Amino acid sequence: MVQEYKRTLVLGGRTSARKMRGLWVLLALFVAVFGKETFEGHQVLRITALNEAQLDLLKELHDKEQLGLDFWMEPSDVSLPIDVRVPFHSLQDIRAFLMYHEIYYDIMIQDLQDVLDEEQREMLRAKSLQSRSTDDFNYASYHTLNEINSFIDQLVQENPGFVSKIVIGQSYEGRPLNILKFSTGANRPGLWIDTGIHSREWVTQASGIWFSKKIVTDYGRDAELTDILNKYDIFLEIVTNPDGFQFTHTSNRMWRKTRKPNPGSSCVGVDPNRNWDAGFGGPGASSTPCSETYRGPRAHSEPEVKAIVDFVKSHGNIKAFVSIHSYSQMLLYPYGYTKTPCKDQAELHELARKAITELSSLYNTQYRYGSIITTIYQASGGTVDWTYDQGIKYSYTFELRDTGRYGFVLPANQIIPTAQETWLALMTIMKHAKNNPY
Ligand code: INF
Ligand code: ZN
Repeated sequence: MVQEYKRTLVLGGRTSARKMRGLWVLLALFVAVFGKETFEGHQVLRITALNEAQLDLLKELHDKEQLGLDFWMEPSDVSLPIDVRVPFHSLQDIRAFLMYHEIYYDIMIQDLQDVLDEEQREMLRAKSLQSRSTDDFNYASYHTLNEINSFIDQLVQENPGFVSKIVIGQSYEGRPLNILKFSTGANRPGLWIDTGIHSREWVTQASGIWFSKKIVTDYGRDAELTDILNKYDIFLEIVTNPDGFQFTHTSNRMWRKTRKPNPGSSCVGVDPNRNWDAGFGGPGASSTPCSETYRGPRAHSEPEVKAIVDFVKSHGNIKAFVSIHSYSQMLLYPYGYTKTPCKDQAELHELARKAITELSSLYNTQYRYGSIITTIYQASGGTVDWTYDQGIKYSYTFELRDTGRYGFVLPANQIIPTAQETWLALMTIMKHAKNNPY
């Protein structure tokens, strides 16, 4: 009996050890598939290429996928810094590489996870104040997709006859693509603003929320905005890439692209700022699905992009189109896909100068401005190149704060100042469009 009992115990013991191992494997799998990616020990380096040779070395690094490098600012020109997130497992190699080639770098973020942990703590602190109306919504905090969609519905509810929600389509994963329409009369020309097309650029969606409240607050109080809204509709898409945005909250804070799978590849997503039919597939976009600038299998392949294309075409009378990104503090106009200056280059350049002068009048935030290809780098299939080629003369891309100290993980206490200063530039562009009908 005793023998039997012992055998059971031993076997049992061995079985339970095997069971435990099996459980751990299952748990690890679960975390890997459904868990949130963490970034302990990841550093964001700001690299300065002194010459073309160093730039070429850095471009070669860019293509070594096994290093897991995430370029926040791509290597483009010796005049521009290169910001790159380096996973902990590659840090040693990258540091050695840079030292060996005497390539200068700063450590912008010592440990990315520390910054993300603070961001989460701030969001949880802010959650305590559940907002019942858009008056007590916390504009100085980052919000989840559900909180933003609830805010949108609240703003519509509070402003009947002025604010409405239009669903222009569905994301790949079936989420509504919500546009806010601000209108005081029928059959008006339109002014378009979108934020969050790159999901990790959280200060842009947060600014979009603030813009929407600013519009309803200032209409009837601010003479210039009232004049604009008595002649034009304003369309504002706050979460232009909802699948990517949800993914930044649940799985990978650093996600940029859409979330549509790519046949034949394990890499998901298309860069929605390369997917437009404007120089599509040319230099300045990648043809490989794992790249952060993957253009997609064909122009307008992404539902999030196609929905805007269809909206712009069916509306047929959009007079200004502003697509808002972060970071770098730049105001950019077409083209990105060609060095050929756009026909309205002189007017767009002068208007950009006025707009950033207004912007910097508030907190002295300094912006650079110019065409995409001359100011940042060549990029094909970009949003505003397409809108400009559709005949929308006042087509601009903003790159909001900052210039790299925090990059995409900008502290929430900079949301309102960023939105306030950007609004001054947007008002300059909208006013100019109104006063210079074409
Ligand atoms: N903008 C860069 C991008 O690679 C540069 C850019 C801006 C390209 C405008 C095309 C048009 O898309 C960002 N900013 O990603 O977040
Ligand atoms: Zn972007």
